Amino acid sequence: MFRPTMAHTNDRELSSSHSATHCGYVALIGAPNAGKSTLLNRLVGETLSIVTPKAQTTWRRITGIRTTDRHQSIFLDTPGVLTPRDLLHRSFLQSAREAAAEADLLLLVTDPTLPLSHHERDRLVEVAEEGRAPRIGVVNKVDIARRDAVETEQAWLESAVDGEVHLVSAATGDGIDSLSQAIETALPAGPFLYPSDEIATEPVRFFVAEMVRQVIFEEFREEIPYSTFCEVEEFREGGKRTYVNVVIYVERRSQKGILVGDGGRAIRNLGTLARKRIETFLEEPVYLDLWVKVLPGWRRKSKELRRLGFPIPRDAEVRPGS
Ligand SMILES: Nc1nc2c(ncn2[C@@H]2O[C@H](COP(=O)(O)OP(=O)(O)OP(=O)(O)O)[C@@H](O)[C@H]2O)c(=O)[nH]1
Ligand SMILES: [Mg+2]
Repeated sequence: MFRPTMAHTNDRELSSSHSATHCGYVALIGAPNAGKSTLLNRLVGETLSIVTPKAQTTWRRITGIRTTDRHQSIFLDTPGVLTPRDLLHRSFLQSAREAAAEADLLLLVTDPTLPLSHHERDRLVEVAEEGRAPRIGVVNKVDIARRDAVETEQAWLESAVDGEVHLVSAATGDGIDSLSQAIETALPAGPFLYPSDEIATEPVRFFVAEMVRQVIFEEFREEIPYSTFCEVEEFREGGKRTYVNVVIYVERRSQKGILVGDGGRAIRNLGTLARKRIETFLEEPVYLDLWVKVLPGWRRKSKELRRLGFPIPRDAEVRPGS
């Protein structure tokens, strides 16, 4: 992971942007596990969005910016489009919808090793249709997919996007240069919206919490990764070590027991793995303090989700007891 700069948008730099520049929002839309986050990281050239082998890793929109001489692509990674089963899932869909609606260009990303059902494809197109942006199809994972599966996916995407389809491997980088060029060509004319050296918009705290969540995805099984959310409660630099307090929310007491483990063994292991990652990211020694708190049924409660920063669809307003 890279360390984001704390710099804010610099008006002088922006106003000096050449009139022949192109700039726009590029939303990455696809089913869970299609490789959207891997692709965003590849396109930007830095690890900004966490990637795990498990589906439903990305939970909210993440921005990554790539600026070349005259082009600025502002990529929006989004949660995978799925059939929602609870309010958090509906928030995932809301994030994808909002990104699609705001985007100047959509990348519809698919995984030929996991073909979608008709219903899932329809849902994807429905989200893509939130906006009127032109679309580019991306068949990902060509390094491991069978050729006939790639061709089937390509044929479907050609009709779904009514435009170009690129075959890529976000993992190896195959096809990425040509995709980047196609994206630049499709960007609308306009001034840069971010300074040219800025690649992320989320604060340091966000990346730190995501690193802890990534380790939970890697180390725990079944429902634990999906019942857990991480938030940085305190971040204090200046001492011998940077002090970071991360609260891990779970839905039930039994899940807290699993995260803590026998004699605290599981949480110590989690803490060590996460601390090393955070230290590499911050490039300084860290004291990582992990707290597990039970927030009963938080995935289903609009009040809790809102407080944790998740967008909630308008038709799911706070109801008594929610
Ligand atoms: N072989 C191969 N694996 C890939 C490629 N792109 C992504 N993966 C793997 O696919 C898995 C899912 O990748 P992610 O980037 O997390 O997928 P995502 O679409 O962001 O998933 P969600 O956040 O759950 O929606 C990870 O194990 C990646 O390493 C690729 O081009 N080739
Ligand atoms: Mg993702």
